[in-house]
Amino acid sequence: MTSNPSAQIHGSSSELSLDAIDLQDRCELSNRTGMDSETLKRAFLNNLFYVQGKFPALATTNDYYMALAYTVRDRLLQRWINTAATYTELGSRTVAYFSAEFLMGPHLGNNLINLGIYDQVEQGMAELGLSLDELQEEEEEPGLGNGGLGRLAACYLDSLATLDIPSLGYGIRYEFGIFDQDIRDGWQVERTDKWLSAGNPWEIARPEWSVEIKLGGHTEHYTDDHGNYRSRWVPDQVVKGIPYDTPILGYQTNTANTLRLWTAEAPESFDFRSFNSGDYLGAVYEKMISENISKVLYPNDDSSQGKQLRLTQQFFFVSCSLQDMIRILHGQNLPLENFHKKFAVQLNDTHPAISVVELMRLLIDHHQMDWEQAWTITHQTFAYTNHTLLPEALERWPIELFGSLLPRHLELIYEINQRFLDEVRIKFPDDEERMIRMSLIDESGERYVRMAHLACVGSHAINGVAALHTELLQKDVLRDFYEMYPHKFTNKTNGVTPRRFMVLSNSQLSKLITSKIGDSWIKNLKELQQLEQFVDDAGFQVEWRRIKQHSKTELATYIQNNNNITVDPDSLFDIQAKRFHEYKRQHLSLLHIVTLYNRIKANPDIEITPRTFIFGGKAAPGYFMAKLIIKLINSVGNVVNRDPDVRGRLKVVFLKDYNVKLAQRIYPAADLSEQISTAGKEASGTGNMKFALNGALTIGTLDGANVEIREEVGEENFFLFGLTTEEVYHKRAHGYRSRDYYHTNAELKLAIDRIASGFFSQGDAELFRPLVDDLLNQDQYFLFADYASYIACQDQVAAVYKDQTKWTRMSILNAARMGKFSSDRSIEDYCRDIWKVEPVNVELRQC
Ligand code: NBG
Repeated sequence: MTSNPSAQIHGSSSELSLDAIDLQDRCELSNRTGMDSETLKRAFLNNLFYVQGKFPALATTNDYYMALAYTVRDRLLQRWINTAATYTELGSRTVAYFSAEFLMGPHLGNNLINLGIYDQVEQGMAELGLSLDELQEEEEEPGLGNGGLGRLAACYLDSLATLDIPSLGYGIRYEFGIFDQDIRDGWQVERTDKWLSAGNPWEIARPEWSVEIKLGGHTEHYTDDHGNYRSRWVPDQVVKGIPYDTPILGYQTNTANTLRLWTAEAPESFDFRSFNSGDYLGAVYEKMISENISKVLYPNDDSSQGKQLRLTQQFFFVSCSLQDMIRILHGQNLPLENFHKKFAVQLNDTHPAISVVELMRLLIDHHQMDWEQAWTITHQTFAYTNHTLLPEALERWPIELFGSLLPRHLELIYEINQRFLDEVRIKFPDDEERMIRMSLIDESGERYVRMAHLACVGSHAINGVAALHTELLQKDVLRDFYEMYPHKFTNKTNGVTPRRFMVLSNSQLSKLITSKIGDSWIKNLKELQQLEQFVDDAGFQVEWRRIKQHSKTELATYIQNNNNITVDPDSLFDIQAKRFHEYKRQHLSLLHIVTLYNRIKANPDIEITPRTFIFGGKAAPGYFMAKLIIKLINSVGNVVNRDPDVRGRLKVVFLKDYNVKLAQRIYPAADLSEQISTAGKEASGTGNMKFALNGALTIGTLDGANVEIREEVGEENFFLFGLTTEEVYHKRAHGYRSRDYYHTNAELKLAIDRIASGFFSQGDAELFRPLVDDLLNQDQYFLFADYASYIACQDQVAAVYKDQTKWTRMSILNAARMGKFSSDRSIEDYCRDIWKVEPVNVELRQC
């Protein structure tokens, strides 16, 4: 063991070795590391007294939660330190996952599962008269992400640690994460998320590893001592980045990796000169401006706004992270020339794409490397994951804005572009159009820097997140780059962690599965396949159904308490939970609800499979149409839920403030998972995987990972409807007219007319007009074209649900065949094909 156990993360040098800690001292530590119920209880009380400074009569639930969190954290730290020591000693190749978002969800439950002490702790707390469920409820989840992209990053960190891959997650420690969603009068209202207000026991600040970043100003040119022409960046602002580390423990392993998030601060937080001259506000101005950088997460999903603060955030965390990595490299006495050998950096979408230029700048300007070598290192370091096909989500920055914030980077981009276009010219002579299309600079109107192009040029690997998505990237969005660099492209289908989304959130189902096939499925999800042998076992089916029913009853209670709506756990729970976006088509599901309602109104005695429609999800605060769809769901719910003709056979529920915590309640309780985006729009989806893993059947289009889910579970166990991507392209090219569908489908017409007439809005025919008009005149997401096929498919769903044996069989087969969609499989694919990194075993020393 080396003398400095934590140099991998810390990089400082000290003479004190772990082995030097006196053995007796180490055993004193057992209070901090013991895993039996008695020690855990003792440690918990100890933390209540000596960390929280409370005793039971005065302690709040939060005090208890904190005391337990610190108890768990101690166990993490022991593994974390051993992990860092091992990596440092071996100089292990390390994955750095760069992401503007990490949607981690609550830490407590997950850490208990991964440590393997969930049951002990639950029992220990019960003996002290406390409920572990309640303590978990107390945790404010870090909502440092918008949706799928951020949650994927979190699943990947779990899998990296579980697979013993040395890795660091790098991102931003937003003071305010994704807003909390309230519903008032059916409308979404945003409230500030204050996740840090009660303190965060899972992180450790590391101010000693702060770095400085520059912003703004101009560049100067000079000739260096060796006669080389060089550039120097003279910034007009300097900001400090302070790292906060959170240990990320793998499942049943000693590996605890690091999530390192940066907070921005002014280098000098108080300007005494201004203060002394009487300028009180000026004295704190710089501090305020600097701290703004990490203040708030941009609440947009699948869209880009081109705001200066956003570019500043991106550059901030990327520059901090790269400087940090160079420090680690130096700490391990590795030469800078080995940067790409030590680190594999994954760019989670284009948000961190500026790192391509920042690494070039650090190597060339700070370390005097020549261009060719710097480019080789840079290009071999980075790999880029694309997460979207939507044109509005492809990031580009106006040249003016870019140059005023990052003048040196703009120079470097011009240079990279020139060299790149020379390459294009040689490969495709006399193809001026291609050069214009591929340039890093969009010059068709106002000039922009195209971040996806920069990411493609600066990376050695490019991937999409589902087979169809990668194919469409190659054929369409990134076609020129595919033709230029076919070898760079691969597909890496997304995955989800079964630890959080089964073991933790659906413990009953997990235990049933384990009782049948043992517990190795948790680390090797393909083993779920063994469940197929029980698919016709009546006893197993009964148990499977009982557990689903139990989860539905729990969700029904939650709905009663939160929405004051009574729902029947025997009804079909039909759920769509995800961000609100027109392409995801929550309003297509609404058209189905209104259609069923109309059928009942026309014939109150009609035979109908009782359903509870449950929606959850946030809309970007500036996205009017998405917010109007939320309002419409609540308006339809208000009418349908109360109409005596319905006799409770249909219920519509909007669950507010959808987040990871709520998702964990929802997935286990779903019978039907709605994955109904317009084909060719959803890059992958990951909710689709979590639902199916928990035994929900999917109704879906051939979009994103739905295609692969259907392949795995079998077409007879998947409710397919709708146009294919090709059909959508074809219709669009040949003049799609949604109105034709409206005029020829009586049920569709009635549904639209009812919404338009004000039936669901107390006679107000204006309220939903923007939505109705859009559907009648534009319908760019083809709701009307898919309506008939969707309704027919839903009728089939209703029929199958009546046959509970058949439904249960399909449900079991769905779960049993989800092995491919573990994030462990995704991470293994990345490790093998892109990162070329191997697992490192971490031994735990005594205590
Ligand atoms: C989202 C896609 C999803 C996908 C996740 C994770 C963005 C930009 N993209 O389909 O919309 O599952 O990324 O890959 O948020």
